[in-house]
Amino acid sequence: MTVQRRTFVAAAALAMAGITLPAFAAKPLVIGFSQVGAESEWRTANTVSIKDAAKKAGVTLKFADAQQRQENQVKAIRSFIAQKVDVIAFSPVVESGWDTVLREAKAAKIPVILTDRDVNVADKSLYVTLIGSDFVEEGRRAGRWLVDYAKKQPGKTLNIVELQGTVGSAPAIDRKAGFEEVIKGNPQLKMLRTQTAEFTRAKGKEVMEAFLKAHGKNINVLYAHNDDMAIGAIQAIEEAGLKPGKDIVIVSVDGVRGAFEAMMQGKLNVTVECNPLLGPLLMQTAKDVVAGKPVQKRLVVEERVFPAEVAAKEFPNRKY
Ligand code: GZL
Repeated sequence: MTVQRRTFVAAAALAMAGITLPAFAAKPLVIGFSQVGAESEWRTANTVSIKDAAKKAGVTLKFADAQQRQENQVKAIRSFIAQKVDVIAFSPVVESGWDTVLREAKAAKIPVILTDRDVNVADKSLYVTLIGSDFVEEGRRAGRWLVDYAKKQPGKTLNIVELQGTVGSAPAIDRKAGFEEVIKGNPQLKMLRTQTAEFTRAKGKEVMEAFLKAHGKNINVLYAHNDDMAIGAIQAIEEAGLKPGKDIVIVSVDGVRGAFEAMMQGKLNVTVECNPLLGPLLMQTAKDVVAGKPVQKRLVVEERVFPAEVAAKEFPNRKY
């Protein structure tokens, strides 16, 4: 008699005696997750949120760090397909180049959930939903803060330098677009230089050093697509003998701990929140997908803007 048969017979006997076994625990959900990398405080907080949420949800998480390389994400997704995971989730490092591997996931009947960043695919059925922020709105919010700031110095031209995120990534493309949409045509705001610094502190410092060498005191504003690049740039500004947050006003995105610390030191003027705590929503959405429940194509998380004036009061409430 097989083990299953023996177990069933035993359970039946116990049930007839009025003793019931606990319901057989359903097999835990298995999610394969491909993460962009560990390039910023935001990314670290995002990874912690996903791992913690998997543990709390009883989900078996297969986690792969792509070190910001798309080929590593494609490899990881193929490995998850081979392992026949229940759900594949990933934060795409760039928007393009996913059609083939997502078609392979579809052929293997494994649902795909996007977190954080979007993909640019012709066939939108290749993924179930995107859970994350509206990056265009984040760029608009950064632009609106700067427009209001400029209004307080009527007639003054403000020369802007921009540190873009990873080339081809949804946050870099959209934060640039949203910011430009708001400042376009404003006679006070001039974009002097814009260049990628790949969302990292090191590159943020390096590119800002180059901007300062070329334009020095002519720079009035820095718009950084994330706090890590802003924090790197702050070091470069100080090493150039200028005061970050005063000689050069700094507008950034993410709302990580380092940004609040810089604002409390008077070195950063505002950070636009980009919520990395996507873990719980990812786990719930994965369970809904597997249960065949309808899921919206786009799940946007709530976010706020934190100017330096509120940093000290808000800091104790921050969760990342
Ligand atoms: C935004 C996320 C970006 C963060 C950066 O959702 O993709 O990537 O803004 C991170 O800090 O590197």
